[in-house]
Amino acid sequence: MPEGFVAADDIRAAFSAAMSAMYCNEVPAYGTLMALVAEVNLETLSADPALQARLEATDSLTRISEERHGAVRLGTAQELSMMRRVFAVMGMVPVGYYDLSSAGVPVHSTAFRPVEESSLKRNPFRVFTSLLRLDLIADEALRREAATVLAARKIFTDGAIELVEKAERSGGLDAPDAARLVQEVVETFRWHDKAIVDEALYRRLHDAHRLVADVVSFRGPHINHLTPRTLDIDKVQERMPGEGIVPKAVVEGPPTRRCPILLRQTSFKALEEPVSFIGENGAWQAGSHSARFGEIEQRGVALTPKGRTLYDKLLSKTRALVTPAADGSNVHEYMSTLTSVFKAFPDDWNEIRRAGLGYFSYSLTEKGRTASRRADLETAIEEGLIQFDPIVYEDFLPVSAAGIFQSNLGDEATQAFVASPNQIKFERDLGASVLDEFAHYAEIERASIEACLAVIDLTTAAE
Ligand code: OOG
Ligand code: NI
Repeated sequence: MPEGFVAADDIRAAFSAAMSAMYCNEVPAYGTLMALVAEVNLETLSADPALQARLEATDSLTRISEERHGAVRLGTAQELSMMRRVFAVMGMVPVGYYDLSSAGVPVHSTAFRPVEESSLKRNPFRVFTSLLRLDLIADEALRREAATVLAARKIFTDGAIELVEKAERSGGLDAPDAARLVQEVVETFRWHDKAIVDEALYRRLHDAHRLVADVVSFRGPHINHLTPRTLDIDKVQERMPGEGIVPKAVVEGPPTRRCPILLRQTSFKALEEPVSFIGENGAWQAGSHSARFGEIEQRGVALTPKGRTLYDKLLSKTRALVTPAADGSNVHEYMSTLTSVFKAFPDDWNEIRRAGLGYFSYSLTEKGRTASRRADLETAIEEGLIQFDPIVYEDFLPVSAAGIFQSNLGDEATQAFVASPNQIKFERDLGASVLDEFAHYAEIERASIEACLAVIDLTTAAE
């Protein structure tokens, strides 16, 4: 990068902090949740010195308290492709494709996130970004009206667009421009309590799907939640009511385990917030809308395709036995079924690794650095020359995401859409292809093994 430019990682860190400050201000329960998460993380670390030591050794302790993701829902292909360009300036690229149609939500999504290890350590901020699929809405007239409303709105400020173009032209931004970009982009995610539709249209959009009303009725894609990362999600879930926050009944994802896998998430219900709709003769008409909520997550090891297939199989098996009710009435039955079904998933790091279920990062131990004989990977591990750490799953899970969407769309009967993943169309709208998350984790693992073996081989050669 040319001299005088701010690193993309630093722009992202500033953006993440600015978003957090804005959301804290707009949704005070988020601040309460952050404080609770920080408290539980501290307790967990002091009760588990081994975990603290590994996090320190892998240089990831400091990122924990910084860590969060957010989510937005966009309306058009133009908005999505501009969003890609904005996030690119912050070192965030689209990773993964998530089809939510099969789960009754008319969107498909990707996650914009940093991918380099050093970038993740600096600041791992991610944004789960969905694009509304009007093609899944049956009412053609309504579809056209919604498209007209969306085509007329401008979700980015002129300043943001200029600065993104400038960054693309010159390969970066200097400090004053970078600071200005952060301010301009935060504007896109701000809450607007004045709708851009009248109440009658809002109702019709809402009847088609609550999510359609949320995307189409406002000037911009308000950030709908920010999610700090906790080291003990069960404890935070348990303490939420004591802080005046009511969590959703079921923690999404795998059950509580000794070795956390993938991602566990829970949220608190979206707030019913006052908004006003376009009324007659320039007047505003009072109403309300709910969209914004809070969420927490606990991240575990990234799974290989084999591990992910096993995870998906066990989750489907659980859900075939007990479908979690939206009102939480069968939460104990669901959780105990989940726990017993998941007994089939090994719960020991070395077993997970040897079975090829998870991705790990390998490094030389002190002994390994000074070893003077050649050894293959497994022997080197057994002899304590090489150690391994789970690679953290940085992505999302479609079934969990659907559960999060659903719990915030109200408890009415969920709608069924024909499952219709369309990654090709999504990538065309995005203007780029999404990164394959599995290939990415596999490459991190491969590079770490290669680096270890190179040193062990060198030691051999030097003998
Ligand atoms: C996004 C829901 C998905 C997650 O953590 O899985 C999500 C939304 O409600 O817009 O954020
Ligand atoms: Ni989320």
